[in-house]
Amino acid sequence: VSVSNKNLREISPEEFKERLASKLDRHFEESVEEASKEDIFAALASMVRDGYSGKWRRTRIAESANGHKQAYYFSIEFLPGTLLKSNLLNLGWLDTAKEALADLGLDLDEIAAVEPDMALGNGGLGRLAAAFMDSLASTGYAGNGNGLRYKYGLFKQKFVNGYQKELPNDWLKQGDYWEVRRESKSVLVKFGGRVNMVDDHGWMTPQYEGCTVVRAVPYDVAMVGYHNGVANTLRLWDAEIAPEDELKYPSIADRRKIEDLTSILYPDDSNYDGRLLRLKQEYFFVSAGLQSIVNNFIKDYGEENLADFPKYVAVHINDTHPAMCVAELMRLLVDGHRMDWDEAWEITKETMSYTNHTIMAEAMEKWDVGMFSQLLPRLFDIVKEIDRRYAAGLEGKVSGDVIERTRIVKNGQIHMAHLAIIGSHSVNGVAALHTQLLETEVLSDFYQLYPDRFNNKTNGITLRRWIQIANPDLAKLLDKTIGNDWRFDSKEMLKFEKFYHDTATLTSLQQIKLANKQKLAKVIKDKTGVVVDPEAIFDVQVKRLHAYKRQTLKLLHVLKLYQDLKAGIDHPKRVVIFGAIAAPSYVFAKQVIKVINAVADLVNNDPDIKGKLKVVFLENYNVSLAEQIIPAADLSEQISTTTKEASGTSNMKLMANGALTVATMDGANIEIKDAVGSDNIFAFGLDKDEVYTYYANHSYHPRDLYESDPVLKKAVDALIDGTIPNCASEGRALYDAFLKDNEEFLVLADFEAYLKAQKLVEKVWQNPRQWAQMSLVNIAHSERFDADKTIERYASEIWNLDKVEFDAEK
Ligand code: 26W
Repeated sequence: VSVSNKNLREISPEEFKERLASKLDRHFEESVEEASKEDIFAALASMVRDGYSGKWRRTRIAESANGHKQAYYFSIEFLPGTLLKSNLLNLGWLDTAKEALADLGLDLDEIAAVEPDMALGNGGLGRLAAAFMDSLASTGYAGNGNGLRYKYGLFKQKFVNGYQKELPNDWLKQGDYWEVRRESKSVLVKFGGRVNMVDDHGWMTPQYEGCTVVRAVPYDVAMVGYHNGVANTLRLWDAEIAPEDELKYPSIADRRKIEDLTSILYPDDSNYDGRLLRLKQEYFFVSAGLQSIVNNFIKDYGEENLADFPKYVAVHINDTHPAMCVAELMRLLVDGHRMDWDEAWEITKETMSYTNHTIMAEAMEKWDVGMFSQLLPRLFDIVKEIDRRYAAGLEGKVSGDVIERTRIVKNGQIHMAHLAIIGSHSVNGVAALHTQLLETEVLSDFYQLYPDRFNNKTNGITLRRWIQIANPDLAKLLDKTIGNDWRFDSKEMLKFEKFYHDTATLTSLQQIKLANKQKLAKVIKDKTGVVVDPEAIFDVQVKRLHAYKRQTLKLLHVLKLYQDLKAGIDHPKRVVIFGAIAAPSYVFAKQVIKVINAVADLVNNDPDIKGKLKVVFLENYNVSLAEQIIPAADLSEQISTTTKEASGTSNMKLMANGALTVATMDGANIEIKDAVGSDNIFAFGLDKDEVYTYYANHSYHPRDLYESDPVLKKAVDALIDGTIPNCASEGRALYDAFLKDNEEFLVLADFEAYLKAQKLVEKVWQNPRQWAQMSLVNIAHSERFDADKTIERYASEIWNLDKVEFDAEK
């Protein structure tokens, strides 16, 4: 984009108020004074849509008319959270809106709270996809999302008697304000039936018989760029009855069977579970997305130019869930456009790229051949042919073992990661260590075969959301100290380091943090009834509940602090804050939740503790809640078993808000340490080689540690000795897990080092100036994790995109 508009106030408060009044009048026949929050929200959303509709149309036209290459990010999850404030910000209206509403006696935050979170994702992977959408638009690339429009997003977590209960999240009930149904862009997706190959004028062509046809209807959501006139598209597909099939499904129950395809988001994170409906979902958005991309291409460039497809189209496979893209594009080219197999294969590889998000073996997708071939008979033939040619191509060049280990179809299963790697020109991990482990451990065979395909793209976050929106006072302090250029180029944030010795700035930082903590204290009081002291250390661990993320290690630390306080050993005041959702079928994770809640009850109500320690487990952690917790955090807990966390992204959000990190040298924590220096992070724990040595030698014997370290033993024993009321069986489950020989997550092995790191935390906390200085360094260096920069690297090193040039105003 040629113009970077640095005007932070694109319209005046007066004009804003006028537009709002006229919207309310037109849509609801009411004045501002009469309007409910819901109505004002709807009017604001409608104003925002007016604000970007021209940009959206112009971007679409510019992208296709100017022959720009477009990237399509295929992801089974997108987790944008709410969009009102981010759209206001990106349009340059946020400050005006706040001011105008304040003039009317209204609070933007209260009105924005009406919007339901668009929670079409589980955690890191979905949130990253949403961040990338914002960054693609904001950096001015033609990049669009392709996913599923789930009727129910990630379930709502409730605690009942300390146990997690799941409630449906009917986010569309209130009406989605941002989507546009584009019926005319619908396509049909076929499932099941039989396929006969028949000779049609010399080309073997599939004839489908008895299959179920589902109509895919796209709902488009604008992804508005930051101050640049660009609006890209997130396209989410809904399943409906095909018009020609109306008579086939006369009953509501029959219709539901089709429509249910897009009803629910699978709530599993890092755990593969080969269910038929999930396979249907995966094929549905893959096929619908690719069909519409190929149709578009032919409309713009003509069928005769399909050989140039990769010059104009990049398709990104976000984890293996869309890996069928490889086979589906082959199907469209070979069956649909009679392209020669070898040519289609070269085109496919050049078009596709793939990101791996985890090394956890249980997350690796493999589909049973029986299920797959029944649901997708033609696609199965194509996968088999890709596999056959892959193996034949390596015959005699590498050992039979390598072929066997890397092939796609084996032992009655289809290995989706193998399909994605073999069919892509680029494979990336999401942090330096993660990529290194892919190359040397998890995917080492493939790395030997295709070293040039592998590359790293360390994750990033939307600093706009996490600083400008969630922490406006910090944003203002940055403006005051370094000017507001950082809002347009995050590199500028490095200049904040110059204020390291500036007492006024350090004091401001402390005041901002305190005010954010006071706000969160109120939220905590309202949600849980627990009263916390804003002067205490706010110690935060927010992320999915998973054994490898080791909320359990934090729990042991809490128990140790509790025991110390009971014994009269003093510690600085601390509030330990958890936010974590467990997969509904993940028994251990749910036991951890129950124990943490029981410990919270115990600690928070024990008069001996005198409020020196509080434990708060906030229900239903999601993007909106994160926006309230993260700006108030002093300490960021990033304590996964080294090698297990691919990257992490809450680590980045927390540092950007000035929290100090206590971290194992895992995932992106390593890069945080590189950025801030070892004096500005609390690093501890086993390194990757020590972890792998334990695994290789089966030499981790936690019982020895437990028997030899009385402090550790005492904390662990609290789980079973009746200290914690109302969780005997769950306490026992954790106890047994910790002590199991060769326990995979090495919790007790890191306990002592963790306590030491926490001792240092306490020591630094006693020196508020030093704490503020470290905080300042962390804020300054969070620019390294700006998703805009990450996207620049994807665009130039993987997708080969150039920026869309157009006159934003015409
Ligand atoms: C098949 C079930 C399933 C579902 C989700 C398997 C795997 C997943 C994801 C890969 C899990 C995930 O979200 N991974 C996280 O991705 C983030 C973004 O790259 C990283 O920051 C996290 O470290 C990684 O755990």
